Amino acid sequence: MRRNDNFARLNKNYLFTEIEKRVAAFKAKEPSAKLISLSVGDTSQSIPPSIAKGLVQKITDLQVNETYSGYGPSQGDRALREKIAEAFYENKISADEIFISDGAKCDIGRLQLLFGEKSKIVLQNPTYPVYLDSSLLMGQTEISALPALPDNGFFPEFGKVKEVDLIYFCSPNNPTGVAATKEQLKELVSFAKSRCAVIIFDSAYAGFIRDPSLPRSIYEIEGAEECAIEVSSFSKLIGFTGVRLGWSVVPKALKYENGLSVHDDWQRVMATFFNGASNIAQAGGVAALTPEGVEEMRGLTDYYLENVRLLRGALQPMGYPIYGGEAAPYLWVDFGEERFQEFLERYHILTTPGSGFGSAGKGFLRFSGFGSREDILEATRRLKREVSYQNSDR
Ligand code: PL4
Repeated sequence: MRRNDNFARLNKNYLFTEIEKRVAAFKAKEPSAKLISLSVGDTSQSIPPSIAKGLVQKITDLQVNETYSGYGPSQGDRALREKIAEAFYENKISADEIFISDGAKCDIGRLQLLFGEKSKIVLQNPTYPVYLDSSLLMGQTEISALPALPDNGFFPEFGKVKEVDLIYFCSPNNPTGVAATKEQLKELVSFAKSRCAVIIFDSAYAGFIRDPSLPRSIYEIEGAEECAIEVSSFSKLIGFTGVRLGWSVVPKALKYENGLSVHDDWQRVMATFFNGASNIAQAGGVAALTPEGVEEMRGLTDYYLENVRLLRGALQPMGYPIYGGEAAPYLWVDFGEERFQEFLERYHILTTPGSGFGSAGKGFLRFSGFGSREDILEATRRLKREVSYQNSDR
């Protein structure tokens, strides 16, 4: 049996698997070290009460024949789609254009099926690795990774690209933690339209935006429904990284060059490769979008934003440029050289090396604010102790 040649194009290990290996090697050397993870963006706080109640109620319903349900619609529960349309898109997007899924990452992979191996891809560099890896696995060969650096406000010079079919764009961004402005997204939409390209807009962290002038969805930009697909997620908003629930938006106005509907094909992909998100998870999603759930979601995202604020306070005295953290739970720190191993061995703090997100991430470390407050405070103590020690040494 012949292996899919495209596997040879991937890095041997997925970024977070590689980090796990490095940690295992360190633990074998220093088994008693109390490691604090500021690495993978995984939530630490429990599911808020009214949302958990929604999950429990569904489990109770599943125990009784009269309220039991099996397979649901592959596009997802209509009540949840209606609530998403209202809560996240002010009904500018209709429930028919929303597809419930088992998470944004899974949708990112499946979306590749719409465009095929001949599509020309544009990514930000650094970038969430799944956009690149899923493109490589699909067999796409023309992939441009445009630098998104402090110098250009983390917004690439798209105009330099002549031909493109698909543009991946994530805002608020992983890994930089920076959110694009309305002007930048207008530029992005206008670029996509000028090249007849499609944007895959990842808004998994939009729930962390507090500045009302920053767009939370690509559809806040006029005309985006003709050139953009959005993927999003409940993972970080309500502690659902393990429960698994996300959604995609494929507007009916989005057409291929031959005039056929992208929406219809996405419906076909979801019907063929996906059997609907877990009905328990979807009940949790509905509970999250009640007034009580929305308030809890806000409380949870505030908690992680406060973690990031505390981390920033501890990192600032080190004197390196720090980006992000205001509209996303990540800090992106420019140390100018690889410091992953040093943070691990010296502070017993686990970070994510910027180079894992692309060549333009070299010299940066990403710090995640998704830990417990206790861990975050312990990390800040370790960092501050080190800085005051260094200062007293001078
Ligand atoms: C570790 C920009 C985290 N094993 O949970 P999902 O599938 O709805 O969303 C995943 C996702 C989608 N889009 C963006 C993301 O940053 C994430 C999650 N990224 C991180 O630390 O970068 C978790 C990564 C997980 C993974 O590989 O995705």
